Amino acid sequence: MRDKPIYVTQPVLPPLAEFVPLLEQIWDNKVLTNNGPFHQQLEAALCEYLGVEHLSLFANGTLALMTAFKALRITGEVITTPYSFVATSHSLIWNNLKPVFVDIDPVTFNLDPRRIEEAITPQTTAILPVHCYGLPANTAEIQRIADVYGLKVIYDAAHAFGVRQADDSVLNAGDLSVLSLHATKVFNTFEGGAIVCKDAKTKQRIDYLKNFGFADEVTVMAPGINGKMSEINAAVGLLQLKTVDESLTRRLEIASMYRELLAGVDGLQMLDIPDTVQWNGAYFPVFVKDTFPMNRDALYQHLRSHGIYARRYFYPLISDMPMYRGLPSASPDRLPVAQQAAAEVLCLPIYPALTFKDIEQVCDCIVSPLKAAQMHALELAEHEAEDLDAEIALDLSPNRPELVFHPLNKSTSELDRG
Ligand code: T4K
Repeated sequence: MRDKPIYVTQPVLPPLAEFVPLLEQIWDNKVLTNNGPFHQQLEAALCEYLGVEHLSLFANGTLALMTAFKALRITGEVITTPYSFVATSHSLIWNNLKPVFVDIDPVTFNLDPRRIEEAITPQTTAILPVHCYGLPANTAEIQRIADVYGLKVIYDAAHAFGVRQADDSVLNAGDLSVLSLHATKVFNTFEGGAIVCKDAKTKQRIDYLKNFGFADEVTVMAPGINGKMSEINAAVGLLQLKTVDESLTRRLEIASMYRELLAGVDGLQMLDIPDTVQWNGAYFPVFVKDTFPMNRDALYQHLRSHGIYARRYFYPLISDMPMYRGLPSASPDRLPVAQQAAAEVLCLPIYPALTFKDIEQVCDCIVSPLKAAQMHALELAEHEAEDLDAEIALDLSPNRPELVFHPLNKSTSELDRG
């Protein structure tokens, strides 16, 4: 057992000395929230950094998701993935929308476009895919289907900060993309979220909605909510932007180390990142297959007993949770790929401060059951060989007994002949 536990993640923090002057500015100007100067600066800086046109900051990703559906006036049914964090579907329920679960692709672990069309009904108005682990969903195919059926596409891009495909931000796909800037994410403002949109009019509507619906001092244009990010969080974000490239590079280095150290381990599947994708290393899931000597839950416990707190993102499936499992689309036999992924997944620790020694320890711990199984197999084989030698010796002895032990795969008569 390690003296210091290794968690699945650990937030990046800016130097405290750099934060204090920003706090002093807040204390001086007394603007704590409601689109203050740091908030405005962070929105502009994030648009530039991420390569997107418009972005509205939020207090967290869940409020941003909830507001996204209101902004596009989504009604009825929304097609989504069961293989995600609960906030994805909860944000629909809070809008009185019905989630319709569709199975995932076995390679990307994202909504399988081949399953979308059969789930569309006259009540369907939108698709809510997730870029799970920062790996892009099949945005081209999802858009093609959305265009044919006149559906909106809102991406839950909580894991996709900084992800690019074919040299464009993945956040530019669909109608809206929603980020989480939570402590556990690749870029954090302690708590935080954002909606990315493509035009100024939509941003304006989103900004009204996150401020109770106020368009001006006396005009409320919709039943909005309080989703605003505070100045303290925005100030943290401005400082985090200075080191985000470094963090992303380090995450990718860690992912490569895992790949190297776990390469060739029988029974562990890792993410397949296409060459066209600039990934962010948000999570490092491994999928524990039948050929691994222990199942996923046993490996999870084994790591815990050594102070390594890997997490089962995403188990249980959202569709198996009590508030969703009554839905016809939640039936496990309709979601076999998601069911299997949820049963096999284990997200290994990945965060910039993780050291090479930590990574080695995690990998040694994973490989140890495999080594133990191999040792056991070797010992068995050696015992069998010893038994066989002993048996042959007995067979050849002048006082040959009537009953001798024989290996299972050879009959008595065969041995007698041999
Ligand atoms: N959509 C998707 C696809 C999401 O994954 C999420 C959030 C959302 C939407 C909603 O976005 P937000 O409203 O959260 O902005 C965590 C996060 O709370 C959650 O944000 C995240 N997804 C989800 C995947 O993971 P838990 O319950 O696993 O977090 P917790 O507190 O167990 O933290 C995990 C580990 O991180 C801890 O063992 C230690 C470390 N940690 C955590 C926190 C909060 C720290 O070292 N410091 C910290 O402050 O949900």
